[in-house]
Amino acid sequence: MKISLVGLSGCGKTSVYSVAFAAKRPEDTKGLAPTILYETRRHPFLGLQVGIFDFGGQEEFRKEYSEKPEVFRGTDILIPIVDLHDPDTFQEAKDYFINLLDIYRKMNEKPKVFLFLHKFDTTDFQKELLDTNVKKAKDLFLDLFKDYDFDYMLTSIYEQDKLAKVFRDVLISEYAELKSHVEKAEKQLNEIKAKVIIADISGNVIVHNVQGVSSGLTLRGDLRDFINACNTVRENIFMADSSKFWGRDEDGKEVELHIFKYIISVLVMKSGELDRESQDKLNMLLNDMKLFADLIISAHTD
Ligand SMILES: Nc1nc2c(ncn2[C@@H]2O[C@H](COP(=O)(O)OP(=O)(O)OP(=O)(O)O)[C@@H](O)[C@H]2O)c(=O)[nH]1
Ligand SMILES: [Mg+2]
Repeated sequence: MKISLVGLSGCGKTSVYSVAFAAKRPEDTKGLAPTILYETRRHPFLGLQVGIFDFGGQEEFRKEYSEKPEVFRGTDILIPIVDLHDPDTFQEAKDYFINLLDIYRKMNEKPKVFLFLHKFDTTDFQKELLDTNVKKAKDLFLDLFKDYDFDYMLTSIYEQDKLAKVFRDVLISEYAELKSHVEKAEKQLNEIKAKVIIADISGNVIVHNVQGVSSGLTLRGDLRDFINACNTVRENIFMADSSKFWGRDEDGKEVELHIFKYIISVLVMKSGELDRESQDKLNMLLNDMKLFADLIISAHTD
């Protein structure tokens, strides 16, 4: 799957990538240098290789792309990014997006479009102006993509969890049936009196009900290592698609890890026995995740 991040220089493309996928802290993006030409990164997600193309937005590079538009070819998901802190550049951004749509039209391609109205925060910015700019941006940009499979969102790197969810939803938008499972899991998690983290085997968090276990999509390192180790045992010793791991200390603290179809992992942490209702709900969740894993596999083979 190819995702293309486009927008003017300084609108926040590399920052969005770094915070959502590379576990960077938002503040650490302040020193980022402008991207030269474009950068590609591979990121495994739900067993799929996702290629993220970050197209530097300085004028010389935009000019270069319009002369060699092949770089945009094969984009499944186009993410145009608008800097809400800089309304003076809206028109220039719009012209750039119009050019890009023209390029796709000529190539006979129709990517899905997710417009990010970005920097929706008041870090180094006045609150009163923000609302005005959102309105202005909506008026200017929303009908640009009306012929496309299109959605827009208000994003900020300072809301890392929300940004991770936006990307999770963007990534699973490729599989129509998956979304309802994720939404269902989100609801079920609220009703289970245990800490539960659902992630893929590469350590991308899909859903969780524990604070501070991820930065962006990336699961905390120690838990990622644990899943990795168990996954190795599953593969090399059990030689099975799915398996369960379980541990307990003297005080009754328990950790349980379920791996489904070498793609999905569900980590459950509890202090002692769960009440009956939570246990029932957890069992339902586990069943549903098993199904979820099957769906992913069949989507890949399609
Ligand atoms: N307040 C705020 N600042 C942001 C946000 N996202 C990015 N920035 C800041 O915007 C500046 C530019 O970010 P970059 O990610 O380098 O911009 P870019 O779009 O990659 O720019 P080019 O590579 O030149 O195309 C950095 O100082 C970031 O800290 C955001 O959501 N809110
Ligand atoms: Mg950049």
